[in-house]
Amino acid sequence: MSAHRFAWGIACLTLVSSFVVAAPTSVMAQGFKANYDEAAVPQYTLPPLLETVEGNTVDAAHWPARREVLLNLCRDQIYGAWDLPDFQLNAEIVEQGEFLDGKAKRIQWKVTISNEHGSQAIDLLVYLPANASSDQPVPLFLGLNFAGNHCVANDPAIRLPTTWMRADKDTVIENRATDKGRGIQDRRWPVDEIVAGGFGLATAYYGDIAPDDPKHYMEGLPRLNPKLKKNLGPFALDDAYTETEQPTTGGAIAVWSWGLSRLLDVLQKDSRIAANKVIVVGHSRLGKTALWAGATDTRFAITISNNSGCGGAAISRRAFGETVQRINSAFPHWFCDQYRKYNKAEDQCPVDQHSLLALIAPRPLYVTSASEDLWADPHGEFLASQEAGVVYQLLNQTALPDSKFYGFENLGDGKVMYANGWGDGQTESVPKFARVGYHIRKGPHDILSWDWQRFMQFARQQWE
Ligand code: GTR
Repeated sequence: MSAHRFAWGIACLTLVSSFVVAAPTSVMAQGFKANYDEAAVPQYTLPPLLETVEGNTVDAAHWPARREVLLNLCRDQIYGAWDLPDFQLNAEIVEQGEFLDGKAKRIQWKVTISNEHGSQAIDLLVYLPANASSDQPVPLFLGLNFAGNHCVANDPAIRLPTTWMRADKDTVIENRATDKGRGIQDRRWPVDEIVAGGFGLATAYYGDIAPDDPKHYMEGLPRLNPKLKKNLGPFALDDAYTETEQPTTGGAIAVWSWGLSRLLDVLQKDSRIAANKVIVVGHSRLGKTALWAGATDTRFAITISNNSGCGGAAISRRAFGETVQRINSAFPHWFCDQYRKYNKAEDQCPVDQHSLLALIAPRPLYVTSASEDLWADPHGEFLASQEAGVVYQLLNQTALPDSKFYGFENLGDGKVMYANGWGDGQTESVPKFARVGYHIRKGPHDILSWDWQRFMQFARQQWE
């Protein structure tokens, strides 16, 4: 981890300066046609997890060295490296109060990361069960949100973000959040159920770390390390990769996950939170981010990826739904430049997404899919979770069974498939989870109360 100083204090609310911004970039990915036919998935061989390039099979004693090799490959070929060599982290509580008729405590932090190039403020919203105390510290979910902390709950005390936000005719004016956005994503954040379950929840707006737009990306944390150069496109679908100045510099996913680690620095200092029970969770692009955070920062006790798809939990070589080429052209700021080498050439990449999942081992990992979310390739997410199992087994942990994917055909109304301990695979009863968990929920790309209930059950079982 980078050397940094940590300062604490309780202070008054300070406003972050804002920028005047232009309209978001257009997507350069027209002409792409996704494959949704399982029969058209190419034949592929996954890069082995436990076999070195010299042909040696890795045993448990040599896993740490092998892990380092895979971590470096995932970093240099996919996400890129991102760090600040010297910075100051300042965390102040700017507001606290009660929520849910006193069932939850609300704590709002202003986390500021600064160095000689400037400073970046991140609003961190925390809800804790009312009885959380240093005698009874609670496990906590940490996840970034898409639309601002104020969207997470109908709680008028939540501070509005002041950073760039994607246009939304009803809730965002001139790329800035408004009160109209309050609570609009509360279906994704069942705060009442989470605190009733004995867990805390911490969240921050991902745009406070770096705006999710190539034109505005440099307004966030990346500007604090101007030496790091990322090619921000635009790229047309068929643009060939040519060597760039810094092919392994991290993109937004690396920056967001670095931000998650800084938020963890802050949360671990609050004695009401169990420092060794912080779960990193994320949906979709933020599920990719949660996985990279869980891989790079072993302080995260459990990693949960919800509908993370391409560049997340799904096997890229399957090229089912979203592909490496499509994601690199639509979101040129997300990955390192080198990742574009694998546009339509996934089989050339020395790792695939099962390698990423294996980096979480032996810590618990939970991967989830949704039946209508074909763009994210549920079958590919399941297969990668299953493949990562060889590393869990090597480390004496339980893995997903070697079973077929029943994801689509067995889903009935309100029914779900778990991939382990599932009996007939169709009941609502929760199985005994392995160290790797998986479920596919019936329905669209989303993260819902149903998913959160399983996350809590999974976590409880890991800590029984
Ligand atoms: C899509 C993108 C996916 C996924 C999703 C999301 O447009 O293609 O990789 O990240 O956005 O984050 O909702």
